[in-house]
Amino acid sequence: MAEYIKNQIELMDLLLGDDPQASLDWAKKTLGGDLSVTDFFNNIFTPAMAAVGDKFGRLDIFLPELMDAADRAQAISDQVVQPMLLAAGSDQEIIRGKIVVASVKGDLHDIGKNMVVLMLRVNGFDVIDMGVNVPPRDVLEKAKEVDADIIGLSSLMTTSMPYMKECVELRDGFGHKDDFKIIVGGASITAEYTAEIGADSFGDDAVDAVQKCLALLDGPA
Ligand code: B1M
Repeated sequence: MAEYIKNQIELMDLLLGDDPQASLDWAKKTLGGDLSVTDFFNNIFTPAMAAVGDKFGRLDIFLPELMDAADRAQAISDQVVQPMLLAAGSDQEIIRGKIVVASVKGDLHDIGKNMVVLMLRVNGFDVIDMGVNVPPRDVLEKAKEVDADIIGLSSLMTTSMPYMKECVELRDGFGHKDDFKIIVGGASITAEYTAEIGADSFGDDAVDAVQKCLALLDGPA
């Protein structure tokens, strides 16, 4: 635990430091050891990003620094984490289920959503990634068009969370409650909120999202 905290602080400092390359080099070096890539992502990378967000929320840093940190984080995700996950992923060719994934309307955050998409893919899901800022109606239309099993929604902001509720309401209102299960996730989402809006499942992180999607395919226990 102490080692995680030390690494989180080191990474946060590098994401906000003067050298734009240093965080990427550090991530490569840190992942070269015994640490698994999911361990790194869940216990170092994501908390370091949350700490950057907290600094932004406290006005210790401002938007340009947040954007720089996001670019550096994206580089770590694209150039280090994702290739390692792909290399470690299973080669199975069985498609376990079809899932439409989007960051909801108003929300441009996609680093975590992209990680969820990748983890679902390496675990045998056919994923249709609709990107960011996707209105509820478009999500529903896509789910109908591709005959999805599951809809996955990501939101990181209190202002975009209500569009998850709207998506559930649209699904139910148009009589598709039994056709598409809805899983929600993102830094602002909780299991309580999931129940409150009538979504079917909540994914705490990308690994958990895969487990929850498998459970949704299996139906109620
Ligand atoms: Co923004 N931002 N941001 N931001 N940003 C947050 C979310 C914020 C909490 C920071 C803060 O103030 N403390 C805050 C929201 C406050 C709130 O609503 N409560 C905030 C704000 C305010 C904003 C802007 C409004 C800032 C401004 O312009 N003034 C603006 C909004 C833009 C918009 O969306 N319309 C903005 C912009 C940006 C950047 C563009 C600079 C950048 C995003 C770049 C990008 O994504 N391409 C950015 C970033 C990087 C952050 C923080 C610092 C980090 C997000 C991140 O990438 N985390 C964030 C602080 C925080 O998260 N606490 C913050 C790492 C990532 C791996 O974790 O996304 O949580 P996460 O994903 C995890 C899990 O949540 C889960 O699995 C993932 C992998 O383990 N998960 C799912 C996610 N989706 C899932 C879906 C599932 C299941 C699990 O099922 C389908």
